[in-house]
Amino acid sequence: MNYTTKIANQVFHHLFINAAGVYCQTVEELEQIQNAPCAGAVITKSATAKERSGNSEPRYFENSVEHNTINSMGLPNLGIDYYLNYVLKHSLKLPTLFSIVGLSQSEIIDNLKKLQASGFSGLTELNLSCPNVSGKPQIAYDFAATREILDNVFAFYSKPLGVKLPPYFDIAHFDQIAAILNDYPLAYVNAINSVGNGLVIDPETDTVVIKPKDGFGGLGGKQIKATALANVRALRQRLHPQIKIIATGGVINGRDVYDHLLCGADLISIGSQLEIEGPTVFARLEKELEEIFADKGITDLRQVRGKLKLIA
Ligand code: RRO
Repeated sequence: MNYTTKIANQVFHHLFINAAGVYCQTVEELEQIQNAPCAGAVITKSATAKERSGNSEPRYFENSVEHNTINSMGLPNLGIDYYLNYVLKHSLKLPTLFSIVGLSQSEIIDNLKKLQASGFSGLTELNLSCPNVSGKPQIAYDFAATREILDNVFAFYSKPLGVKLPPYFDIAHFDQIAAILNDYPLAYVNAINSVGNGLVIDPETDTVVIKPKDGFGGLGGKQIKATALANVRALRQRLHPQIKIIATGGVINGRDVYDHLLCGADLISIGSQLEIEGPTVFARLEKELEEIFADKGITDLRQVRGKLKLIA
């Protein structure tokens, strides 16, 4: 299958990317994605202006049998300069996405000014949806704040930019966020971040499984697939066609990839299952997807992308 996909100035030869946060905090992890068979691109951990150690541990829990995770990492990262050095100084085989975050609007703007002034030529992903910093609500649930930030960003930022969105659960919210996003020259949206503020309990000990925020954390994995598909589908139906979609959420096997394609995904990012399985996950997913294509006689991605069928 020819998987060639374009977003802005970047050409991807495979569909898969690590989800920001997973296998991308250090150069060693980023290199594992660069070298993984069937990886289409690599994204760096959402970077703040300064290095952060993040929340206290345990801050990540996985149920590898049920393919579900919960995390409250709290933005541990080595700071924007570390990732800038990585993207500028290493010879990168794959298209690179640079994830930016900030604990205030001014930190976001300062980080993007630094990227703007740099030689970075990949895609920038502005994370508007981190659920795990105490006292900092997810920006993209505040529609006025989202518009204000995008106004201020696009006043100076001229490199291709996407936004990472939280899941929405109401048709009115799909309408409202899409109307805002359509007002800007976004290269893409990435939907969805983890489902914020879930709670997982260990039945042996009656205890929460992660320490920060008294156990509340972002859910990932199989349990969020239906929500992720709905967000990809709803956004594809509402966004201008030039705004591409990176789908994230609930991808465990080839059928999950296929379903995201049906909903309109251009590329697919893998979070929980990448953490559970490691970077060989991309090749397994591509092989399983190819088996589905062979069974169905599909020879071109255009036969699948956005081709979800409805009941008449
Ligand atoms: O670091 C985190 O706690 C984190 C981030 Br920034 C994010 O965007 N999504 C997530 O599930 N965890």
